[in-house]
Amino acid sequence: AFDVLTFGEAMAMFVADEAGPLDTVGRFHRRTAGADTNVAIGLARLGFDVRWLSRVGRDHNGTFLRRALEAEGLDCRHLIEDPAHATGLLFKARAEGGADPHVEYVRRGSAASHLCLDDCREVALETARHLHATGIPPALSATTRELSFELLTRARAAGLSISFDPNLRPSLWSSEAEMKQTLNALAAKADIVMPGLAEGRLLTGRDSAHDIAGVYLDSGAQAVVIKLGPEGSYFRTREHEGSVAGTPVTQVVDTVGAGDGFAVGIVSARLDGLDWPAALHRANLIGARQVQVIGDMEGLPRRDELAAMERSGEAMPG
Ligand code: KDG
Repeated sequence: AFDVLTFGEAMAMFVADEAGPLDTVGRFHRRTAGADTNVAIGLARLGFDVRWLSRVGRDHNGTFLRRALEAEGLDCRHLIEDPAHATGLLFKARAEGGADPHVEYVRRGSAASHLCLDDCREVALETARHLHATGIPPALSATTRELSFELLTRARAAGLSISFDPNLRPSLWSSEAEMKQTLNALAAKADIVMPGLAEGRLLTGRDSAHDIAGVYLDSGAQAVVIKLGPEGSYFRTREHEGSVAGTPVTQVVDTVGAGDGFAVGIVSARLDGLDWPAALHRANLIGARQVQVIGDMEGLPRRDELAAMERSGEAMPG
């Protein structure tokens, strides 16, 4: 038995060391990226037993990722080495003034985009407590889409709890209509759906957090959690709704990864047995910590750090 399964694409990310457009940058630092891996790393840092299903190429970036993810405590028994395709890459410009940084992908046809149904046959998903899924794998290819539906269907049949973060990446989809239809169909299989407010508006055509949540509660979710950026977050279940104010941030360094930190907060809090307001409070804290660091996962806390954050109400205590 284990706690959580996540799946998707991990990428080697080259983050600019200097400001300016990517074509003028000469120096980069290599780090790991990938929304699904960020969440997996965050949960592993909190002590959960997390298995990661993916493919990397037989190349130095693949070796780099496996080593980095194993060092973070992820169980990589289902990380497949694909000799025929390269590991996906991502270049990220230095963010300025709190704006979202420019990113450029080199991931079309990557090893992870060749993940397929066969790859999950050996995964003992039924012995896990929770499945976390995002809207990125279904955007990568027909086979990764099929895999996404299969894993959510199996998890639901086995009675696992399932969280789904739509993680809209319009540039990876061939049309907006297809993106909406596919992601809403996946959301209908999840217990917890957690879009950002703008994502929820785009996916449902509703304006308020209350109405967006209503759409997903009607399609089968148990709870909908909506990220409101610096304002914090909102939740609605069939019985309750509420919001929790955002955690103050001294300086926004890089917004990427905030939503993944938020997801770590929600999933870990629910696995720890916390109620919704406490879960949102934790998620806001971790999201706020993530925007104050350059990497996509460097702000994810360990247990003792999280405890200090929850005691002080600050994202960077001390
Ligand atoms: O959520 C953070 C991710 O955006 C980043 O790590 C890269 O997964 C990624 C993506 O596809 O944009």
